[in-house]
Amino acid sequence: MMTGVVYDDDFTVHGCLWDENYSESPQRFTSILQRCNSLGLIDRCVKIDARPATREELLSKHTIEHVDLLKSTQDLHDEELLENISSEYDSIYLHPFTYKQCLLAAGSSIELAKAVADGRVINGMAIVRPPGHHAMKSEYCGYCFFNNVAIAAQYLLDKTTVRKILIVDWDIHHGQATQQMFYDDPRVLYFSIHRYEHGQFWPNLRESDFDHVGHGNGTGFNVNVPLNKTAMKNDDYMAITHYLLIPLAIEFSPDFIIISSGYDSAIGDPKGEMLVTPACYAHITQKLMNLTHGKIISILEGGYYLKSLAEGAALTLRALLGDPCPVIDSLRQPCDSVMETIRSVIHVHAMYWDCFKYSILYSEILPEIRYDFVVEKSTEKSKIIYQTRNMYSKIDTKRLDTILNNIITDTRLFNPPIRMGLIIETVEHSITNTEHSDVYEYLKSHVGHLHILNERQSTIKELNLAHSTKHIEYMIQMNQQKYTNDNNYFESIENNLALNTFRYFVGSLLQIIDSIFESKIRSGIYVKLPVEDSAKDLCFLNASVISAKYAIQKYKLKRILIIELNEDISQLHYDDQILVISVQRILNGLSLENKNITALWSKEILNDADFTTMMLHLILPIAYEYNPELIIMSTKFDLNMNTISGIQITPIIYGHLTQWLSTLANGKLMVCEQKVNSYSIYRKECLLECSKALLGIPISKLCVKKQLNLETKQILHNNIKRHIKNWKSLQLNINKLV
Ligand code: X5A
Ligand code: ZN
Repeated sequence: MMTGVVYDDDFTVHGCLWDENYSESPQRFTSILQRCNSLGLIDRCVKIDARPATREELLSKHTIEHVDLLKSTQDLHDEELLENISSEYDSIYLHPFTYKQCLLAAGSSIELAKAVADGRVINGMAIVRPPGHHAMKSEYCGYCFFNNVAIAAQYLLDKTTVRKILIVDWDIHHGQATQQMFYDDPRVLYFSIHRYEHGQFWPNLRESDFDHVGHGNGTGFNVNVPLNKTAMKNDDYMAITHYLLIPLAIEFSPDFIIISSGYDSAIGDPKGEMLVTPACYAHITQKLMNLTHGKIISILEGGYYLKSLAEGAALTLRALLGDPCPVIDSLRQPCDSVMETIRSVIHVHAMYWDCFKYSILYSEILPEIRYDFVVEKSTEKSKIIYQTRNMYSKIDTKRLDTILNNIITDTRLFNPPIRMGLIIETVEHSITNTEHSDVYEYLKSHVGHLHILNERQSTIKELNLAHSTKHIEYMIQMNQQKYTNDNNYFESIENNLALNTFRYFVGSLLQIIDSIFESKIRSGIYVKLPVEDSAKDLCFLNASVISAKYAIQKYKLKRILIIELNEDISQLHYDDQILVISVQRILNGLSLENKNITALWSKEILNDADFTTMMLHLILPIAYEYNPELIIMSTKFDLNMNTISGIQITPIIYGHLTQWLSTLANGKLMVCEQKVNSYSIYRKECLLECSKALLGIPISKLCVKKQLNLETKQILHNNIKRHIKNWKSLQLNINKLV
């Protein structure tokens, strides 16, 4: 499990000889490398050797004339001549070393792609320049000469077993050249988020708008997300990620992802004029990392404000290395302009993608979509938009520095030495007579070394954090009445066997929480033994809530998210500092008004497609808005295919759920298996997928083929409507603001 990095000292040579302030400068490279080194990231990577691209490789995406013209400028030291040739092109400068450095940038991108495709490293980053995504088949453009990303993608298709590639272009400029190069190729899905302003922003092309969806066999495989305003924030980018990028990526099911990785969309960049913080790139990266068995590379494009460029690139690399995402501020809904863009993209792509066709959003927007996207550059309308656009009042450098310093301080960050602590209930403390589970051996054989923590017994006082002694006594009494003939049950609280078992259960969870907040482990997982008769468990004592209360009291936490995934109903809890999101079947008779309760499910058929949509449209937006400091996931792993209810979630979903949630709270996530009376047949697989996600081992590919049915849509919609007044982030799901 290693991350590759490719770079070369020669990437500092090409520079503008007649304008030392030219934005595409050698300092861009050095500042990234320096920041990655200062965070100790480069040392943790496998160094991939840079090499020049071969002529054949260049010719896979460019014409002979294109290659030869640049070659003819090599070692040309006549500055005036260089400047003259440069001026023939849009935003281009030439340097005597340009040709050689461009060969090196393209070749290095190929080498990295190859290393990942061959399995030498799991993922990686190419710190290269000049950038590439504006370099067209036969035209240099926008600081770019050879299209590094396109050449690497073509190499993968031609020379490796890779069949489908997703290119995510988050550079603030539209990668028009990359779009052109794969416009009719269904093997490459090009997804670009870019500043557009209805055509007023460079490269001012009609083809950068959302209605340009590809051509021929490639129709539907080009997705443009134009931003028509500046000052877009994390809220906007994450909404685009959750509502467009991830659903598409899941449905497209690529076996390789290439990020065309420009940081001119980051805060402080003079070209982008956006407000995205560097940490946001880590969040997007980590969301993409589980979709291709981990095969993902980032290739540098633009980025001209050195501080956020360096920080953004470093945090991307840090995410690739598997470190927890830095916490970002609580997210709200995207701005109106981005909502409109998201709806427009869904509208034009619903013909090609089921995830959009059946999107809950789609049904709402259909009657009101405005088909007026044919805005030509010179119309009155776009002029007006252009004049009124500037929401981005330049932040003065001092304030920007403070903002960035805060961000950068935050990223010294939480990174405990152990990714996942594990406790498996042992039989001595248990009311069960079942054989000790072999889950440990199973996990070990699949994921290697495991870090085991010790069990401990909780005190009665700790139980009192959530339940009164009266309540506990009452539970025991009820339990004893049912089992009057059972000699195992004693009268006093201290000796009651069921209670003692419960106390070991809770104590172990508290042990995990302590280890997390003492920075020994990042996350933890608790594995429970089956109880032969579930009634013997003290089922009206809630271990998750006790754990949450413990963390609130001991570590002064303010926001804990408990996510419950159980087929049968569990009690809901009211508390200001705890948000319970409960995915469960029956809700009758429960109050759903409380802000801190989000009960979501009420039908019997729940499949991977349903769950994924629910996750992306409902659970993740709420979770990102809530911004928890700790997540407790409580499950019986019983939402599987073997249950009588017809619920059809595969174990893979548990892994993805875990991975998606672990982007929050610095990855502080505790998975706890709830009491069970018999294991579901897929329980071990579920545990394995969750463990892999926590350990940073690539999880199985999510394969959502089934479409959302109408009933599901209705249920999701009802849930959204019920919660929309408490959660701004859900606004995107409906037409009008409430
Ligand atoms: C790679 C990149 C920007 C070109 C801007 C020209 N190019 N005005 O960010
Ligand atoms: Zn750019």
